[in-house]
Amino acid sequence: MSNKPTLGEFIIENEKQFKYTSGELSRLINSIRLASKIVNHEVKKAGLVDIIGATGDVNIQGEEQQKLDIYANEVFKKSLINRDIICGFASEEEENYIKIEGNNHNNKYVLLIDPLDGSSNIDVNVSVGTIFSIYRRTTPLGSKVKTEDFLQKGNKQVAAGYIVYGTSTMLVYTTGFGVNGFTLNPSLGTFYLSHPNIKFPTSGNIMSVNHCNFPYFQEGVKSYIKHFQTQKKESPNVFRYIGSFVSDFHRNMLKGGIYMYPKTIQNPKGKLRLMYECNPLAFIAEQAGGKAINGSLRILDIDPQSLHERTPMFCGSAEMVDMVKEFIVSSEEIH
Ligand code: AHM
Ligand code: MG
Repeated sequence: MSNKPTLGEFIIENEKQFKYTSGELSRLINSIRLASKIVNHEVKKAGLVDIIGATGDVNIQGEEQQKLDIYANEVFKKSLINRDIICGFASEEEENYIKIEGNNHNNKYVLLIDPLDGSSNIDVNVSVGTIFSIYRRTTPLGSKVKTEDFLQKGNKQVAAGYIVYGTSTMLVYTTGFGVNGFTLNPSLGTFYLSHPNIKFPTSGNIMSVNHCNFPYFQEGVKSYIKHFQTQKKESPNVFRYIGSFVSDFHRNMLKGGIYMYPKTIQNPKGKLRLMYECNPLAFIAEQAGGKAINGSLRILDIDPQSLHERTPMFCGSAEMVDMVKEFIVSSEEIH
């Protein structure tokens, strides 16, 4: 038995950080914790699909077996809606947000989620993740939620976190008082505090970027990558790209590095979604002493225009993010 606090204990203990708390946020994070265990169970079985029957098979109830990302979406949605603790739900998997009118009309939080990010990695037994972001609604309590409750700047987030389904499963989150990481003990089904107060190293030697897109990046980004490749350092610089944002982000936060999904000629807003992927990881990055920008602006200061909007993303160790920004800004001055 571990003597480290469990996630459940930690949530209760840290409720005191919030003045006048009603326990609503704690209940919300607790529900995410429970849903993540169910999703974890399915993700860990994904490799068995080829042995026990491929996706698309009909299950015992005569329903078609769902793809794992759709399944994860349903699990998070149902657990949060059934427990009646949020007033609005938006997901990368759904076109529109859902208004929740439970028994308790006074719920004050909305949740945005990417239920299973890095989904191209599921079929090949490589780490994937869930990302979530929580805001306090801005419209009056008791009324139906509106678009403006969701379209808030990232700097208004109350909490954000992710679950990485890796060799171990970890839940990492912040409520604005630093970042803490919990590892799931699979035999007990309990998350334990394994990484208290995580801090991004100020610099590092890892770069995560899809290098195939290099020819289509803006000049400043190209120059930064070339500079990184030839930089002389004690430990050599390396490229490490899983293609699961959560996993790449998580490794870089622990070891020191930068993740980049810049704009390209074909995709002038990049690929990643501001509300479901970039804002929550930017909040965590900053809480851990790192930085996150879109090339010039702080991600958390972007005024969102639509639920599914995309943004270029550069995040990680503070000195590395500052440096790529310098390269971008100075190249734009020349051109
Ligand atoms: P997804 O939400 O469809 O899974 O896409 C997001 C993922 C990120 O996890 C990852 O960093 C990126 O897309 C990889 O994209 P690419 O294959 O273009 O490099
Ligand atoms: Mg995604």
